[in-house]
Amino acid sequence: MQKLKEKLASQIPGLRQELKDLIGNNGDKVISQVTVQQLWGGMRGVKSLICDTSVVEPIDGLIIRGKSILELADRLPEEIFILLLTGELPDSEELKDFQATLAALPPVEEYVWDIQRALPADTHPMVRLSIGIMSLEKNSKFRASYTEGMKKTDYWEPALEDSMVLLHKIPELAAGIYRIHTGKGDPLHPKAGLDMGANYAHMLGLPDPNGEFADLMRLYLVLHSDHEGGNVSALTTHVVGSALSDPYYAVSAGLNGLAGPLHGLANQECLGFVQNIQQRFNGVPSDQEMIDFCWETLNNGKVIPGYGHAVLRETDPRFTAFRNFGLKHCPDCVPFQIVNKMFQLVPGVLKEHGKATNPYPNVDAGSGSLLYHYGLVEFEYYTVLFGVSRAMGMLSQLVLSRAMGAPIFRPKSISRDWVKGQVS
Ligand code: CMX
Repeated sequence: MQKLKEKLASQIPGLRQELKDLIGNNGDKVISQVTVQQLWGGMRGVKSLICDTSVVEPIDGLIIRGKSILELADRLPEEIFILLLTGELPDSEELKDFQATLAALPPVEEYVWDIQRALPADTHPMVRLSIGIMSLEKNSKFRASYTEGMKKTDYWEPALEDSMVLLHKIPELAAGIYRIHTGKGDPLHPKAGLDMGANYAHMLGLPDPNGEFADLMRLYLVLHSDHEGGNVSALTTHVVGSALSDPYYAVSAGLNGLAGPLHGLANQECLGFVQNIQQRFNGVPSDQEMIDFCWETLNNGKVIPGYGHAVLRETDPRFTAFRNFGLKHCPDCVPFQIVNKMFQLVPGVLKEHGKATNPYPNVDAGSGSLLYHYGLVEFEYYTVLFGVSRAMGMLSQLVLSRAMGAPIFRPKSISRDWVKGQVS
């Protein structure tokens, strides 16, 4: 933490000055306009938020601090968090320092597990995660420091402290939730010396004789870590954090958005879709069977999960990274073969259907088949994995927002009558 905190402390004055100059010299320049269509269209394309951690390009996909996600696919999640936050990958000393700081933090307290055990068995794992994070909130340094009285310029420091604790505890919490929810046993504690991905794999407690599942967890945590600032979970986190609700409140709120079927829940739905195909055709279907199944879905008014995106207009490079992993490690696994066949055929069906602006796969289309292959078969848990990873993006964005003195979020709403009067 020391080195990361020092680095941020050295960067923040320059960033603040840059922002002050930008606003001072150009504050009245127009950078975006809103049409009536956009007003009712989920604000698509309206440039109205600042997010420095990453951008999503329609063709190239996720770029974290100038580096494409495929370029970062072999990195550790810890390295990605530091990159998100500081704009630079850590050297080995900085990485070691960061990992040692995380490892020295205390484990999830027993009362948190008591709460989890008390929840009804049919509680969704995302609800468990959200409750779990809220049950950790009493430890918030940000809230305590604010209550004591803290200067606005210091907000980022306890926000960073809370973020480190959350970064350390969320994988343990999420893995414990998996074990309690599925009846696999008591939560397992982190193991000294393991990186974040390997530790998460270890705490889930699934057999991993040759370390491939740990590799998948590392990849999973890296690929889902951030997706700029306007997606539902990032925006929600930002809005809640802008009220100076501490990072526990803000991340929990963001995860509630991630739980929606059009956002993070899609990965659970994708595997369900793949399994329906497998059951219906008793294995991998023929091309025609696959095409017919997709049309049946669309004609029933349903979406094909894992396809389409609000911003991307090409195959999501994160899907490509997962597919490459599958081709290398489990090319003969039936769910993966179905995912592969969908990749070949679904874009053609969606193009013919003519509705989806982007007929290509997003990140959720393939990950479930890989998790399934390694024994993580309870697909209602999948969005939790997404949440563990996305917490890195949420937290880095939160720390930067507090460092830059981001004000409370308050766009202007107008009534339909106002709009009618304006345009008539
Ligand atoms: N299957 C069928 N229809 C689809 C579709 C798909 N995969 N993707 C988009 N469409 C439809 C939309 O439902 C919409 O129909 P209506 O006009 O009847 O409402 C139309 O095509 C236009 O939508 P769009 O502009 O292409 O897409 P949006 O930006 O509105 O929505 C998304 C994007 C991801 C919600 C949408 O593509 C979708 O529902 N995909 C399936 C669910 C999914 O994979 N979600 C995960 C996204 C990744 C993430 O954010 O986590």
